[in-house]
Amino acid sequence: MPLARSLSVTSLSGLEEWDEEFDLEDAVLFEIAWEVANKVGGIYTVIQTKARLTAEEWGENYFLVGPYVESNVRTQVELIEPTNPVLKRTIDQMNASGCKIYFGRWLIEGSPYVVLIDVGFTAWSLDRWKRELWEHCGIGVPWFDREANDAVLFGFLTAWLLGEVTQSEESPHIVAHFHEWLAGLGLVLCRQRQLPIATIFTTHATLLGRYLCAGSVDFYNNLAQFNVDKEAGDRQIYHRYCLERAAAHCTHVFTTVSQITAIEAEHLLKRKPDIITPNGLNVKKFSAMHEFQNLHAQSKSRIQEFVRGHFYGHLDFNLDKCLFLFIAGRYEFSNKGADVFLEALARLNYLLRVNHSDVTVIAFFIMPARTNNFNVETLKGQAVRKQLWDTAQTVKERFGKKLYESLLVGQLPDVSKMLDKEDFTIMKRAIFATQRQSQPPVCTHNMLEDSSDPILSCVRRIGLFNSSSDRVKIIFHPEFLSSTSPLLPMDYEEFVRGCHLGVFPSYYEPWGYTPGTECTVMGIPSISTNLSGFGCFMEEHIADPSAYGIYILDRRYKGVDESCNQLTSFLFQFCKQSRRQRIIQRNRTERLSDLLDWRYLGRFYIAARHMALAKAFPDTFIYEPEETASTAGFRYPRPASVPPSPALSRHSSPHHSEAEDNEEDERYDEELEAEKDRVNIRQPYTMPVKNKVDL
Ligand code: G6P
Ligand code: 1S3
Repeated sequence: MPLARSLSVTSLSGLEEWDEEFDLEDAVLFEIAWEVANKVGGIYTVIQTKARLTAEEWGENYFLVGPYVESNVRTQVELIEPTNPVLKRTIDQMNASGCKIYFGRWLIEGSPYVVLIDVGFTAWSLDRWKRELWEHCGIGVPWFDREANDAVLFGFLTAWLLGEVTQSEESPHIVAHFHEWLAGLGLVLCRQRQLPIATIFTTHATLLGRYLCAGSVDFYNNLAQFNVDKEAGDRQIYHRYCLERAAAHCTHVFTTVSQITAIEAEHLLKRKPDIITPNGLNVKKFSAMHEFQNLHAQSKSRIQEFVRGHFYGHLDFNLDKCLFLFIAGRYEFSNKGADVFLEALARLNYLLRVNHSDVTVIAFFIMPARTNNFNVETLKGQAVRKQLWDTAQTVKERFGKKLYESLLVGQLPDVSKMLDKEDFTIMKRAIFATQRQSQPPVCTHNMLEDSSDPILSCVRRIGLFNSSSDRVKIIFHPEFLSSTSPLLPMDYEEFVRGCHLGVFPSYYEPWGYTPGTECTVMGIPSISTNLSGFGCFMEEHIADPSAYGIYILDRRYKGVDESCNQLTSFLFQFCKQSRRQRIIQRNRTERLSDLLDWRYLGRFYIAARHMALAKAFPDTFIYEPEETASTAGFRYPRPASVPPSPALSRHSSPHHSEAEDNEEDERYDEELEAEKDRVNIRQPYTMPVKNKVDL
């Protein structure tokens, strides 16, 4: 294997100095997942964002293995000849034996190498491999489960590939990291064939957990009691469950993304994870501190434009006092907490009305469902807005021309004559076009299952139909956002930046990229729960999360009604903040981004790899278990400018006295000062690996 590469971990800015230097000579890392260069869900984001850091560490010895999907490859991958002689030989041999394996560079940050396997091309081996799986592992996969069939093909092909690599004369120390059950069979086969490979298996959500939570089961209170085989069988996922459980038990090192999923895995997969590997992102740092605030203002004005069109004829609220809330993600109505959010919005609507608040809340639901394109009413809204804009431009031009002519002859214009009859006609016609009989639509698309759709059914029950008297309006956009959309032409990142608050009251959320990570790194406050990996992680690491704009809803020790009340109270308090308070809060939220950066969280993946190497090659590597990597101990203190006692706490009402405003200005300045002295999360940290020989 080529290119020995040594990495000084101290060279990664952002990490506290580690005293050891790891020489990665003769060690090769394969990371295997169905979502390599193939976006299905959250795992894609994990792998895609982590690639830069891992590539920095492993250099030429890092290979991602995923499925070959032509449309993805066309847009994301540059196919090249394998750079590594062993891998080239392996791929050539496999291709000569009836497989189709491609090699390339994934065009993302870090440009990692990818080995892409066309599973369909080897489908002729499916029956044979299924029989082998049954004979050696006792797992039977039914013919009708296409996803599981793909998992079988992918598993046998990856095990074949890794097996060939281990046959090379100077076989390196191989670490193979498998993600989720779809890739897990490769791991099981590597172990069954006793290949000299250090293995890691990461589960991002357990199959059974997701299925059980989506039903009407009291999941967390019964975790220890489930008859797992029966539950999996009842849901017709027994074979998938067996593949997942086999991978979790066969692996040298088992990891998952959060503490809460670790408990779930212990009960449902019957193995306690060895290390928690939380999800991070690549945090973009701006040179000017307020850059992200400016971006918020820019993106917000684009959302405001959309709202102007959507609510044409009913724009009887002050857009400047309008707060944009959103929930986004996989459309799992109760798992992702859309049910609780809607209920809390209904209660918030009542509170804002009885308190005569001048704030209007617009709640966006961005969750993809089956649709038949945008609906006419929604498209018309944007057309009407555009027409009003064009009319204003026409009249402005006519006005400007008259003004110019008047100035040319040295006269000040007679303002009363600046607009003539024709101008008024044009304007009246435009205003007439804004009349509408119906309320602004709740849903932007024609839903295929309109009458049974859970969000729409709930909206009908709680009666939030965007009427003028409602202080809370709802917009359900059942499609992921895209900058090429004719309706709301913004990509997801821009949209998040422009909103005021992300609301994610999930019941089942192993980590939760959208809630936490994505909002936080953009400086947007969010609400998550103590049942989500992200929520628990933040609770553990921040002394006063809500001061930083991280609201954590209690869904663990409270009933649904109580949780709804708590959420309503969070939302109502948020609505009472002044603009200045929101700006300060966003600054604080953004400060937490270091904690969610891969440059900090990547260390857990490093620890997992070291542990696996030590378990697989005990004569060469030592891992000291008592030093297991942990984020325990680190805590962000309360922000300097938060009063120490609630008695001193500032008024949260938007109406401030001059004295209060001055006080607040001083605090704001303090806040900026404190900003200069950002909390240093890079406290001393010792890598829990002692190498007998350099890695
Ligand atoms: C950012 C911008 C300010 C703007 C503010 C609006 O901080 O830099 O210019 O006034 O956002 O904040 P809001 O919470 O009302 O959207
Ligand atoms: C899973 O994706 P999901 O949205 O189905 O994996 C993600 C990445 O680890 C995780 O953030 C999320 O909570 C899980 O649920």
